[in-house]
Amino acid sequence: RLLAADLRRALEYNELSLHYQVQTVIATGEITGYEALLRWEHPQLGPIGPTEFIPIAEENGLILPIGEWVLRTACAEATTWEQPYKVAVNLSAVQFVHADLPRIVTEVLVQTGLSPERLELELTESAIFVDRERALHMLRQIKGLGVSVALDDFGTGYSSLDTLRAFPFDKIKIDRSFFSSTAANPQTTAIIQAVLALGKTFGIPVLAEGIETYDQLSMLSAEGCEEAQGFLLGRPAALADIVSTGQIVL
Ligand code: G
Ligand code: G
Ligand code: NA
Ligand code: MN
Repeated sequence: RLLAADLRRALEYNELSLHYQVQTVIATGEITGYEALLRWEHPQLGPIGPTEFIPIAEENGLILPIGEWVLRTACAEATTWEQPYKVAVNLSAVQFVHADLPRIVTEVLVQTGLSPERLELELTESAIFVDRERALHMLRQIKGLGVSVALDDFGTGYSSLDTLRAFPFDKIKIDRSFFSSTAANPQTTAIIQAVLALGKTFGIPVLAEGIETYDQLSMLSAEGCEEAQGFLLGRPAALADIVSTGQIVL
């Protein structure tokens, strides 16, 4: 397939880059971090989104070098920020089950000089679904490095309440699908309240993704959600264009 061959060359030819999307404390607007989001500028086809090429990279194993490039680039770029915000990096399930991950994370932290508490890794439940014993062992090793780990896209896929009990996640990210305008109804509000209650029970802060309106932010504030991310707070932007004022004022 065209895309698979092109992807192989994308790394070499510097066609990949990272955009960053701000994460804020709802109560204060204070910036806590930025999520790194992978972008591919194909020389002929133009921009190709990660939902299109990550599954291909996972199939052919390229996700390992690409994922390592993402991790190294995100950590290196974060060291150039004026403020010591966290940088959140998405990990594919394929990377997470790879035995080398703790060594790679350690090496990248040493080489870039980023302090471990500034790195947050985002995992979906698909990463821990296959072999939970092994996943727990990996999570403990990663956390032992001083790095935090967020459970991404919560409420979709394999979401199980037992995951929150059994795995020491530092943050729950409520999937953005619950905030898409078509889904705004009493059922989705009930789901959001349920996730926030779970977060409280397990002592894990909750971040709501995909926040596009002030009404959504007010609702989350009223319900006691800690953090938010979404177009309202800031769109994903190139390194040179992200604000570093410390606070998002709406
Ligand atoms: O940025 P965008 O909305 O197009 O991202 C779409 C999906 O791709 C999201 O689920 C996001 O988590 C995923 N994604 C973005 N960047 C990366 C990355 O560097 N690694 C992995 N594994 N997934 C990513
Ligand atoms: O699965 P993950 O949470 O990593 O997905 C992040 C993706 O969500 C990014 O590709 C980003 O472009 C997208 N995104 C971020 N904020 C919003 C938003 O407010 N609305 C929508 N529709 N997409 C968003
Ligand atoms: Na993510
Ligand atoms: Mn997500």
